Amino acid sequence: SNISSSNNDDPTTMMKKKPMTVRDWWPDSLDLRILHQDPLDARPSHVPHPSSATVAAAASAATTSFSSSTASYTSYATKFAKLDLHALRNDIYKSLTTTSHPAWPADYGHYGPLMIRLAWHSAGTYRVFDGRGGGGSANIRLPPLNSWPDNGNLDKACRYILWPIKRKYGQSISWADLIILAGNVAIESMMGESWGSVQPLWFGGGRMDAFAPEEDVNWGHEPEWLKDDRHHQQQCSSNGESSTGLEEPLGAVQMGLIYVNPEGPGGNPDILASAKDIRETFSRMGMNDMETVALIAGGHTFGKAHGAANPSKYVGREPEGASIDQMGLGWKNSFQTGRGADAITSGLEGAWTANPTKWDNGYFDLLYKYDWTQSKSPGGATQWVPNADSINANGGLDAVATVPDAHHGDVKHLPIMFTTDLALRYDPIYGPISKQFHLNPDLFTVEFKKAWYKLCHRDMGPISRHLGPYLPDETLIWQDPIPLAHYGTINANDIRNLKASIMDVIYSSKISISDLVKAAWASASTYRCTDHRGGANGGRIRLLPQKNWEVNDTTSLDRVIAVLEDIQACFNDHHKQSNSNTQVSFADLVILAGNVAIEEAARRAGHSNVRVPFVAGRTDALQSETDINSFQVLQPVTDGFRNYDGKDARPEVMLVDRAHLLSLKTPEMVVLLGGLRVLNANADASSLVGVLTDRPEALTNDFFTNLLDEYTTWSPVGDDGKVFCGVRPTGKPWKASRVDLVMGSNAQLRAISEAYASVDSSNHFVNDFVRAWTKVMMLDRFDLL
Ligand code: HEB
Repeated sequence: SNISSSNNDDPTTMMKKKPMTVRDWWPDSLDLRILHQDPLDARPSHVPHPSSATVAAAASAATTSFSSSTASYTSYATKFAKLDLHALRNDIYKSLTTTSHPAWPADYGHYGPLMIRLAWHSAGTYRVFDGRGGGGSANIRLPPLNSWPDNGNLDKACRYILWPIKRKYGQSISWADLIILAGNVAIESMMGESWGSVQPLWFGGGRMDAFAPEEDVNWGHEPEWLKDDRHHQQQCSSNGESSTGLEEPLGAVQMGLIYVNPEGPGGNPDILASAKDIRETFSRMGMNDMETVALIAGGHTFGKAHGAANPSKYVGREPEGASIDQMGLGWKNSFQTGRGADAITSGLEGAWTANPTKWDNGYFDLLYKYDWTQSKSPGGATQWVPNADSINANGGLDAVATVPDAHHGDVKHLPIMFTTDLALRYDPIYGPISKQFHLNPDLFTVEFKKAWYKLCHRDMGPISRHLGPYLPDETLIWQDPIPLAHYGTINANDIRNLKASIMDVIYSSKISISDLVKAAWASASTYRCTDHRGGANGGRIRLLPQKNWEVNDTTSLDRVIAVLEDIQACFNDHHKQSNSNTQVSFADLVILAGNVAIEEAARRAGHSNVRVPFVAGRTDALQSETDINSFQVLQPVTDGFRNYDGKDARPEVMLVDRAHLLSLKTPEMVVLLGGLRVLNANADASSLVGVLTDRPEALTNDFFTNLLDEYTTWSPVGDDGKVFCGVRPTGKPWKASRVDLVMGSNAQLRAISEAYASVDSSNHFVNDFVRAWTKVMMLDRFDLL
């Protein structure tokens, strides 16, 4: 993977490439960030704070970091469990089909298609590279997404159709769950003979709403995304690597550009080029070709496009920029009535099928029945209609104009296709899939339902986090299945015995402290709080692809796997022979071994009573339950915690990114880094970069003491400027990376480092390290919820 930040240290490029924030776009909107910044998060827990009560609270929260971070989820789960889902689904159905708000009349008397588009735009921001985005927090209610041009008029869907329901059900259903559920009800309501006649689609609840725009999302470098030419930017990739300027791993791509220009790349109706854009965009969402075709064709089986007139002439500002009396709505349309038949959303106009509120095979029937020619919507956008030959060959205009008008019962229109729709027929890969769906409607239905579930749930993590009665009845490999234990879990006595076996291999020098710490870290630290993927559970560290990742130091890891598999086999055989059904999983063992190594390292530093908390219960997945390709995106291209900087010119930026994926607070990041350095957990153990201690593998605060030593002078060595040499009055010079130095050069990080470098801090250092370590080891324990 190519990292495009190679020119990042050029300050002029950096200025230009500074990510846009909500504040940059709407400088006049009221800034509330000052009310929800939590300074406690920036403070090491042992440093006194004026308000000692809050410190005590924060400290105890940190001890129970696992339970506190999941407390709000559990409380939502409890509310959700009491919810009458059946009644809620009926209420949604009724408001989709029997109400029509005068301010936004329903097309064809059915809000279903609008609701599907809302759910899809809510979920479609998901990106596989870092797991960010997706419909999991209903951030489509908040800037910038609430104002993003492609989300035009979805504000009406929330306001007029869903708000009355949200008001009624309150906190028992989050906006995020409601939006996806409404999308499902919309599809179901148009699928069967009558409401209730179709099996409810798969649905898992458990999404929790954001109440402020996410700060962690890089909204992209494009200051212009509000402009009409925003899709064009997609083509101008900075590194020439991809047509969409894909920026791995931080940006993935500008969030404003997750969808494809319906008219074709840059507005140019080039069908095959637009297929390329579709493939790029949907693969970023984690969709393969089959899923992509199913989703687009399935989606456009419903509803219509809105372009009664030219948007730039009649449509007002987006919600975030609109005047205060608009009450959070945007895109006020001054064309005639501004709604219903006069609505303007995308500027394209028309429907794809003759039954836009019914699930059928009309989309493919028409896609293949006609040859298409370019035409203009009343709004001036390029779209396609059946060409003259097709019209003549099929009985003339009246016979071909089968599409009902959304508001005038007697009027009929020609069907339309977007450039992107034609891509499904003419692209050499999409074509055969479309053909297959056309000939086999049942297959299309099945694949659409599955792909829809994936679209809407991809960011929710393991199935154990999904709530409600409508969960899938099959195992889906993209959910990284974690098998249930069909054996007894180890007890306290077993744990004591296993720890003794691990100590034996350390004492006999078969394995080092650093090997074991690295393996545990490698195993747990793939977790990302953004989509809850990765982590130690499943024991996939011993499977492909993880076990071959360079960052995992494969020589060391292979050694650990061999040693631990021995211990595991020995333990399990012993129990089998004594007729006990207890077994230890590799996943548990690798974490336990890391903990033992840390306890031993603490002992070597003079802390003899350190206990690293351990909770058994992880299980081992099989290689066959592991989608190697889909796991590849979890591979760290840089990991500052292991001083592995890949090709990145500014690995410290990626350190912060990884810390965020691990949901660490700043002091937790600092203490973990300092501890991992003295344990020599570097990916390249021989480099000793940042290992600022004379006695590696003892859990001392030496890293901080030596880094902050005022007699040491640092200067870059080598031509890439990424390794630094620290000359000190006595002793050999230290080596360090940018990630190491930033702990002393950045004022805020230095303040924290000082708190761990001072003479009175060695206990605090060990305690805080163990706490942060335990937090990381436990991040994926949804089985304990
Ligand atoms: Fe779609 C609509 C585009 C995909 C679903 N879309 C639409 C429109 C447009 C589009 C432009 C119109 C809007 C207005 O209103 O105006 N899409 C598009 C594109 C793509 C898509 C470019 C990629 C290729 N879709 C899709 C998907 C889905 C969908 C995937 C799901 C699944 N859409 C949809 C719907 C609609 C639309 C349902 C209708 C809405 C209404 O009716 O309102």
